Amino acid sequence: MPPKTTRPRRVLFAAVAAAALGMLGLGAAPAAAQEWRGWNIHAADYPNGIGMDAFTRIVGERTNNRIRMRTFHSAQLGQQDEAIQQMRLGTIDFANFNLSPFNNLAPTTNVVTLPFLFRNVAHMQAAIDGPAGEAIAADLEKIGIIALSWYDAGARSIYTTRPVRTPADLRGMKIRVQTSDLWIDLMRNLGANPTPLPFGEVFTSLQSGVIDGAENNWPSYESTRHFEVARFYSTTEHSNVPEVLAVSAQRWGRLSPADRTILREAAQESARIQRAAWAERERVSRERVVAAGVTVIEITDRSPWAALMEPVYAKYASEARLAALVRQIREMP
Ligand code: GTR
Repeated sequence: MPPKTTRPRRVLFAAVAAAALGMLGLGAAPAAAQEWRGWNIHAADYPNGIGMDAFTRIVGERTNNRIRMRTFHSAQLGQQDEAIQQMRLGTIDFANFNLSPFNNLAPTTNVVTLPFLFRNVAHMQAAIDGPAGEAIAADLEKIGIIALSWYDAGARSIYTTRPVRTPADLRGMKIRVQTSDLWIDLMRNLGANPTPLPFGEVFTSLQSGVIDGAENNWPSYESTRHFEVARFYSTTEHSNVPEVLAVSAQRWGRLSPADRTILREAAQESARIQRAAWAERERVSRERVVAAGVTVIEITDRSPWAALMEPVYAKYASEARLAALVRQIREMP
């Protein structure tokens, strides 16, 4: 009979070996079902919620529910900056984020946030599905976030409690921005007084007069009911920053190559679904706010606005790698 100590040691060795293989992504996926927690800032019926629900459904189907994902919609797991930290720590497993809140953490995200960079949605999609996406995914991986696909977020415009037709009208107005240095400088250079706030605090801040306006796309302006308080929407279309569907590197590191492929493919399909839902919702949201009596101020000549953005490019896109990416994006057909 072997001595009693041999067996536990062998078991221990097997466990360590399995863990090592798992960390390398080489081992078979664990038999026990995994429960993944997902973060979404928007409501379930927003295009991004529809995209995320498609993602989790497809992953469940293709892994026979070995990987079970649940999205907590409507920022139930916290506001954006906290959610990014939780993703990095691995206490949130997947999420959809706008890229602007990464501006201070992942330098290339500044490029796609830059004002008046993209000519239209097709140009933004070509960049994010191509060179910009590749560069951003590499940057995000360095901070523990694995990008799987890219969502649309339309063009962002300024909305206010008083009419704004020119940058001069913005002078001294307190305008909410996302928590990003680039956004603070962008708004400052337009002449406004930038006020960084979490998305979830914008409505009450507009109501109480802490801010005089904010900026966002049609669906966010409508779904958050900001339009009930800020009744003027000026179509500045100053930024077309896209969004990412991402997984925490903590989880990703433990997935088998086959499961990684399943997740990547599901994320691509989810992005197609989100983009189709997005195009439709942009139209519907605009109709809804107009029907509710919002004054849309059409900005037809954006050159006076764009002219003020030179310092933002100088500060956030002059480093060689970023300047090259800006050039590459501008030269895209
Ligand atoms: C929305 C975006 C959110 C969030 C929000 C904001 O358009 O989808 O992820 O970034 O804007 O302004 O905070």
